[in-house]
Amino acid sequence: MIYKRSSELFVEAQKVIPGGVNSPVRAFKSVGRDPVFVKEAKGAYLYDEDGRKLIDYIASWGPMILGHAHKPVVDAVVEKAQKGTSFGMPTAIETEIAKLAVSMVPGIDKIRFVNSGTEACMSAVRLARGYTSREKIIKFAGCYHGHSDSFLIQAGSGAVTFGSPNSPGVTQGTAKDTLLADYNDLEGVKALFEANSNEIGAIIIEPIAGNMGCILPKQGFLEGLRELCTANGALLIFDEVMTGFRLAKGGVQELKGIQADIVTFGKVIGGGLPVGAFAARSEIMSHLAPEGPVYQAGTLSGNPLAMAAGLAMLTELNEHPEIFESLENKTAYLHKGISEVLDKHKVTHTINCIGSMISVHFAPDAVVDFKSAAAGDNPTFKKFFHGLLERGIYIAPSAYESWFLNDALSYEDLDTTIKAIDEVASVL
Ligand code: KE4
Repeated sequence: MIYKRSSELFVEAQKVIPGGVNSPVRAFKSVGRDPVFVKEAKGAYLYDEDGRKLIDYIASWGPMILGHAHKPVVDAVVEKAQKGTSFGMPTAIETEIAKLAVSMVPGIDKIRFVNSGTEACMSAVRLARGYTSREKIIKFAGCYHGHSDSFLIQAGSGAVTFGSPNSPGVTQGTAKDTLLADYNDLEGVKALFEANSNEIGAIIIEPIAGNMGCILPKQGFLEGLRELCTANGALLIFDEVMTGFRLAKGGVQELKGIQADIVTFGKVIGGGLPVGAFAARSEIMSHLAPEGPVYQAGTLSGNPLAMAAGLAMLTELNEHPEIFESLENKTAYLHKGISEVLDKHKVTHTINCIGSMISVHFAPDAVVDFKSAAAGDNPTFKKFFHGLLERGIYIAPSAYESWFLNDALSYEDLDTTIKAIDEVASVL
């Protein structure tokens, strides 16, 4: 299907923006077509530049959990904007949203706002290194924590060797301090601690992963990481940029009853404006400037406009926790519908799903880590994506992403989606 206006805009964009986009996944390279340019959005729907309406299952990669242009959020932003958007000086609204976030999330006393999930994760790692005076961190293959150098690392030759950069511009000096483990492989993490005793300052993990599609921790995996960190004097960092305020008020910590040492946030916490945050108990956060020596700063951090959007969003979720149940029921309904039609057409697949996160993998076996996610049949995924897009359904333009449901989706939208998948599956 030709998206004439989007393609014209893409040509223009590429003249002045690298790859025509401000974030690579938007370029639709994984699905081999020009990206769709969005003109506006409302509720569960995107309206593209060619006048088409799309049912949105990405919600701007998570933030738009209540649907697009949600009135309480828009009203808060409009009202605040008229009083000035950023002062570079403290404002009362930062304390208000900080208190609300601290009241919603288990085990945190203080929170620092930044401008993206990357900044939150980068700062959390620096804080952990400063707090422990240790330089090495462990991350997991397939987990994404933003584009800070320490995270753009791929597995080294052996399971216990240092990582190596997976992007030009990242130095070997940085890579040597990032150790790679496989998601759900607790033995591999134990081996890293044994091979690098007293040198590992932190583990950073997506406690429920969303950057390999949606991948769930096996029973005992997160608990094991918690024990290993405690036993080895390392900090456990939960990257809840995707899951925070989405899977529950208190995120995965609440859902799984596991206490991280530092938690990072993004996406939902900003209500669609640029906000990230990291939080911990006071004893850790007291190491952060200007209270302590670990430096971190930002011109627009905590700006009143972004805080107004975030506060309106968190207030709605805090006052209406039934939203989480509604999202879970809608996602379960979609999961059941997709399974039934893919089974009907004998399409080899597996679906991972929790709360309002779901991903469809055209893989023969369970998808439990990056390797099993990569075993998915990508050509089939591309046909699946295109078939749905042509029928007005927007899912992630990559097999390595989770879908994010928003509560503006109706059961009629879900039925429309399931019917579209039924049609597409018949020709996969
Ligand atoms: P940002 O810097 O993009 O706000 O957040 C980085 C980040 C950190 N941690 C997790 C678990 C994340 O998923 C992300 C960003 N997620 C991607 C989607 N997979 C954002 C989309 C994009 O890169 O354009």
